[in-house]
Amino acid sequence: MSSVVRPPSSGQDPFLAADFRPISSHLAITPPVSVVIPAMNEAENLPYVFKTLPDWIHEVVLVDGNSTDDTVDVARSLRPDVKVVEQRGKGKGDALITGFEACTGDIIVMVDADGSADGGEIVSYVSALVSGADFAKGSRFANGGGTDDMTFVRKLGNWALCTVVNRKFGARYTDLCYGYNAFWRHCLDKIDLDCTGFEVETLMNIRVVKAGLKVQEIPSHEYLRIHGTSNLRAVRDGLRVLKVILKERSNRRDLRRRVHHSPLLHTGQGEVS
Ligand SMILES: Nc1nc2c(ncn2[C@@H]2O[C@H](COP(=O)(O)OP(=O)(O)O)[C@@H](O)[C@H]2O)c(=O)[nH]1
Ligand SMILES: [Mg+2]
Repeated sequence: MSSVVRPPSSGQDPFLAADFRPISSHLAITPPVSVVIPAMNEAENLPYVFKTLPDWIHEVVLVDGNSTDDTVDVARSLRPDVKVVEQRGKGKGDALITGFEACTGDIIVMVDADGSADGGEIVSYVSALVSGADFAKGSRFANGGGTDDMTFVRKLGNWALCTVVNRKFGARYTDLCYGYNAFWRHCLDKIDLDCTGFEVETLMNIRVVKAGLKVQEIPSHEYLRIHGTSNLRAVRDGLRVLKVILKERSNRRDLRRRVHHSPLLHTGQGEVS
């Protein structure tokens, strides 16, 4: 749990009750930040992941995907206050949805457990959110970002799918299938996630645009997974992502048709153009 400081005058002033957490040399924030870590057999990587998390984090929620190694024991030994939740179903999407429900913070940050994400970047995501963004979306292909962990095929697939999303939904993303993102908790009510696998980030990225939320991309560097191998299968999961894009597109068309035919429905927050 982070150290909390009160502004000099708040000791006496009952109207200044907020607790401020310094998150950098020039910024202190009041909203508590939860970090959600989906983990399936990541015991060997957790020491690296936990080491990079800032000490001002409010809570760490680890979603265990029925690991057969010591993932849960290692997490608890590294951080006795970690909140461990067992996912109900299967897949990264299912894990994240379970984890989001368990969070008590106002801001939620998604961090992979394979050592590819640097927790030191969380400050950039949180800074964007407290400066007005609803959704801070990591990007390995924005200026200042990068990746050591993507094969050429994955880069090509990600670029193609990202281009389709930009065209079809009017987004201006430079990256699509990336697991490092952060958002205000209230976004969850507007995007109503319902998926199970690696298509989860794509679904989030599409639904935030459809909901008219303010999205800011954060340049991020993806490092190599430290131990073990990726659970993602480029073709299988690429097709799942494509299926989600097409489904979201046809939902949008259905809605537009209904709006067109019903005088009672109106366009809301960029939902239907
Ligand atoms: N709880 C849980 N975590 C998962 C599942 N599938 C993947 N993950 C985690 O999601 C993160 C990203 O998965 P990874 O296999 O590295 O995929 P990649 O980053 O796309 O190559 C890692 O922390 C995995 O442990 C799952 O079914 N359940
Ligand atoms: Mg990975």
